[in-house]
Amino acid sequence: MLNLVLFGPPGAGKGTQSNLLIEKYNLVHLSTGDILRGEIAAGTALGMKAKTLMDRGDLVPDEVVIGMISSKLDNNSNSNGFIFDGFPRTSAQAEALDNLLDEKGTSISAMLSLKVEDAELIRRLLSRGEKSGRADDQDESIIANRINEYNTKTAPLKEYYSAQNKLSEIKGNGTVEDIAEKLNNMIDTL
Ligand code: B4P
Repeated sequence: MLNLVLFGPPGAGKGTQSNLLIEKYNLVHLSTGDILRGEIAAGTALGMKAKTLMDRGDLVPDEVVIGMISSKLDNNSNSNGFIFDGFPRTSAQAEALDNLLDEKGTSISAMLSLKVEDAELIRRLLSRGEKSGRADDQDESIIANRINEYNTKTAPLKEYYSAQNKLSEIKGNGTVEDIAEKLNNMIDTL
């Protein structure tokens, strides 16, 4: 199985690149952000609880997202592999993911980490916010909180995967196509 963690700060291009990678490598896309927004749209109790946190740019509790990923893994047991987009975001999530994959006799193949400067992240997210109406993309102080959550709780996971020799860093500036080509080249060496 090919199991990739697509990593980076909010607005780095994780969702954008995931959509290209799932086509090329025939993988299942697991975006915790998309799953949570689906819960909100469906008006579930989980979605309502998550909405308050997401609108502020805070992370949703670990047990909620770990439970969501666990059931998606169970529902897609015959796939070629997975792209984990926006997950894991904390050490507890990374450890839980390793355990869940281990139970299925597989593991993470690589973490592909996209690096983009803060000013560009803010520009991209505000621009998406204008079109999508997403509450967490419309206010610079909420975007700053998301970047801060990333720097304090999520960025340290690079060390976690580096210690397993699985970290590859890619510059996330440039056209979507150029970045996709760099990711493809990296994946083809795995
Ligand atoms: P996510 O949905 O994961 O949101 P994101 O990080 O902002 O999106 P992404 O990084 O995929 O967007 P992309 O760059 O593709 O999370 C939202 C919230 O959900 C979190 O704040 C948190 O509250 C909660 N959550 C999710 N997962 C969680 C977890 N595991 N644990 C706890 N809480 C969790 O796109 C951004 C924009 O850039 C787009 O408009 C795109 O078109 C543009 N873009 C992309 N590539 C570009 C390029 N090369 N050049 C120019 N623009 C580009």
